[in-house]
Amino acid sequence: MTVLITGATSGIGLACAKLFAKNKYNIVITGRRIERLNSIKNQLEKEFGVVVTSLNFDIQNQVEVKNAINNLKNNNINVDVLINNAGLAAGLSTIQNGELKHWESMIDTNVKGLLYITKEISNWMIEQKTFGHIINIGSIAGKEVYPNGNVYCATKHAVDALNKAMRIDLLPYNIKVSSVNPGMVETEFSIVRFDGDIDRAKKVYEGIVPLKPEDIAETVFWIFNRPAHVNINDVVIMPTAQANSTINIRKN
Ligand code: NDP
Ligand code: 8X3
Repeated sequence: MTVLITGATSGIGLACAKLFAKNKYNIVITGRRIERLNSIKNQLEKEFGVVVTSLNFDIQNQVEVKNAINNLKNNNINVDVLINNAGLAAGLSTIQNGELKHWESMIDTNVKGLLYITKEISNWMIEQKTFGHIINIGSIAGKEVYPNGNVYCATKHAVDALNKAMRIDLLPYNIKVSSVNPGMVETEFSIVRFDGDIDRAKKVYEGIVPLKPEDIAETVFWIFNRPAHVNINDVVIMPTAQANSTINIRKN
């Protein structure tokens, strides 16, 4: 069985790649940072003896997505499980002060990119007429909205809607569709959100024990590992110290 994880060069995607490889699944890892892809591929193949295929493309670019998946098909690498993880938040501003380039990168990655790859892989799964599982990484931001989160929250609400819609459309083809919606996870997420401002990113997690990427990977793996007749539709997972997007307890 082969598991394709989008956005496996850091954070949640990387933790998923490691956990599936550790459990002896062949994996396909994707991302834009080719040096990281190469070093992760070498490390995981050496450590776990599985086949790791790396695909270097920008998920915002539909032609690049299509070519990358055609490349897999030409090499007879069938994808059984798709983990739709690649995504980002860019900026944290009111709607009136938001930056267009931030909005576009979030919409193009979190919504359009997810759609591009899902279309390719779901059609391929249907052609294979066997098993398929798509696991979407949403967010607590897809369940509620918070001040200044506007467009990021909108993209994750879209993922929540698509998760439900895909489940209906793919039902006749024995393709499971699930989602994991985390609260705060300490990854490169906040560094990206704040355009590389590491000090500002660190403050997000100050005084709180956030989730680790491995917590999400374990949840994804558990969802994947349920018996054939069981599908986990939707999981919301939060740090114990975070009740919702805006209410949490911090220690000084
Ligand atoms: P990271 O920034 O650590 O990882 C994001 C991954 O997505 C990277 O591997 C990055 O690879 C990839 N990615 C981003 N943009 C693109 C693109 N245009 N094309 C291809 N790959 C891309 O963040 P997280 O691990 O935290 O985020 C993973 C997912 O989890 C996202 O969908 C995020 O919204 C979601 N999430 C995160 C939470 C958090 O608190 N951290 C909470 C809830 C959900 P590269 O840069 O190499 O292209
Ligand atoms: C990431 C969680 O609360 O920063 O999706 O939006 S949050």
